[in-house]
Amino acid sequence: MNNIHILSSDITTLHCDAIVNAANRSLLGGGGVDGAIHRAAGPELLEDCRGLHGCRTGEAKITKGYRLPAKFVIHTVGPVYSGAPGDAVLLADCYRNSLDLARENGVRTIAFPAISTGVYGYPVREATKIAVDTVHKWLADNSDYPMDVTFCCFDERTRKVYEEQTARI
Ligand code: AR6
Repeated sequence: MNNIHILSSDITTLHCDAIVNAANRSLLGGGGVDGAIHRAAGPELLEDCRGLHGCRTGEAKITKGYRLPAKFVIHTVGPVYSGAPGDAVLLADCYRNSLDLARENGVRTIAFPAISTGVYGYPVREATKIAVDTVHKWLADNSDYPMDVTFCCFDERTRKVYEEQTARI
């Protein structure tokens, strides 16, 4: 699909309308991509996040991007992988709710990291299939709204899995 792109990059460098943060329920920062986004955005992001009073797993909240090139950060909380069927539902919720929130805020270009596949332990292939299928369905359901989605991979192995999974659709 020509409005889905795959990149190997540090998501904090991307000039999109919004980048998505794989946060935790506190929304008060952490390691991985969350830590990188907070470092690059500066302390104003943490101040803004304090006012959001956390976020449930699968849901999404929005802030400004502050010192990032991106205008907005959409914070979503992926599931900690347990192997239960509910994991897939919650991970799909992250992508769908992030895209809904993006649309509500007029976002036309958005970049996602590989949510839950780091510290939260979701197997990359399973998580990628959910990411690609959910985004594909959202774009089809929202075909009246031009949205450009980038999957931003931090390593080559993840990028290859995204290439394989998007080749299916
Ligand atoms: N740009 C793009 N992708 C990145 C970057 C970056 N700068 N840094 C890491 N990744 P993780 P999770 C990739 O662990 O599994 C935090 O502490 C990384 O290689 O960041 O959802 C939060 O506060 C992996 O492919 O997120 C939570 O407590 C992907 O981003 C917890 O980790 C996700 O890895 C969330 O865990």
